[in-house]
Amino acid sequence: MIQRTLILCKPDAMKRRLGGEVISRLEKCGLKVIAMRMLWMNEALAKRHYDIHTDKPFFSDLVKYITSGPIIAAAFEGENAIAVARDAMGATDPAKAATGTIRGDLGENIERNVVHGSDSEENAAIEIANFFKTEEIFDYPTES
Ligand code: IDP
Ligand code: MG
Repeated sequence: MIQRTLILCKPDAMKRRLGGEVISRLEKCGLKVIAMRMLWMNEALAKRHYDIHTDKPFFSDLVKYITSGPIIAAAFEGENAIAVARDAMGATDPAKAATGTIRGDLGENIERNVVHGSDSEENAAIEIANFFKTEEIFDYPTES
């Protein structure tokens, strides 16, 4: 099943010059970039993106962290893109993420964990629309 997913290279990734590495690892999984931009999220966008975590104790810290510097936002497309990206990312807590995963290899702690990836088709559609207009998303064939 061809799916889309929203990926964010979070501020800690950008500060450590790991944006390209995150994108590259996902490309190597067979996913293709269909939209990409660099931006500095404001509080309103951060709260919208992390809407489902509003009631969590870490919510205000999460908003502070995700707005602490510029990020790369990208939409990826491919076969089972959501699970493929989440498998490549590894567990939320880098201490629990397997070696070879993005968070396992590069993440600092449960907050500063390098990368965001959508967790369902429904959320991917909402999240992609938070960052990209329809005309900023590109449909094109890839070579094998
Ligand atoms: P996910 O990014 O693996 O989907 P979520 O549970 O959706 O994990 O949490 C969203 C983000 O909130 C995490 O990626 C991480 O940056 C932050 N976060 C999650 N749990 C904690 C926590 O217990 N303390 C601090 N930050 C957290
Ligand atoms: Mg999540």
